[in-house]
Amino acid sequence: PPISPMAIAFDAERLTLSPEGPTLTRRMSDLEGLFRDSDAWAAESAGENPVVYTVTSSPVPEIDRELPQSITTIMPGDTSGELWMTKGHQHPNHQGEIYLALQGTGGLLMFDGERTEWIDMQPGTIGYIPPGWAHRSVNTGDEPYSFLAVYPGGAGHDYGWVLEHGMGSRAYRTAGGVELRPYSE
Ligand code: M6P
Ligand code: ZN
Repeated sequence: PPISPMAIAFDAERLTLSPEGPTLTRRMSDLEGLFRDSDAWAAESAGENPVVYTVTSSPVPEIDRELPQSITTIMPGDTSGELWMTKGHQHPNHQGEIYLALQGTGGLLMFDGERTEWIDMQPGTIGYIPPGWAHRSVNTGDEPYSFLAVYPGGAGHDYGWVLEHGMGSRAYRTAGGVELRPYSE
């Protein structure tokens, strides 16, 4: 059944939604095949297996024509220099999405299969993801990076696309901040 109009209380400091829907926790072991240094990934997964990011959702369901929201928080860190990030995905039926940075600093990496785009994200930045662009978020700072996402409920998450095609570039920590390198380097 369609859901009713609702108010969702957003706590801008604690970054909570109330009421809230499901929360997802992704640990290092959930990011298989994504970091360039697979040996380092395997060692971290078998060791402390740290939480890399969490996703807290509003109660709006992920079904066609609804417009769910979620808050993603990526921990600061890197694996052999490659900055901690979300898995990244493509929307199977090519729909757009909006991100609003809330806390910390990050980047929005997008790839359409040929072109790579990077948007620096800091609190107040809205990143627009056009239809057909796979998207991954990266924490470029040394505190947690959080952003709000709003997306079509029927968009779906194709993670296999990223495993097959990559993301065009990878984001590495440098003394000055972040450096993008070709995906295979
Ligand atoms: C944002 C949205 C979600 C997504 C989450 C984590 O909150 O884009 O749809 O699930 O980021 O990204 P991923 O699914 O790639 O792990
Ligand atoms: Zn998406």
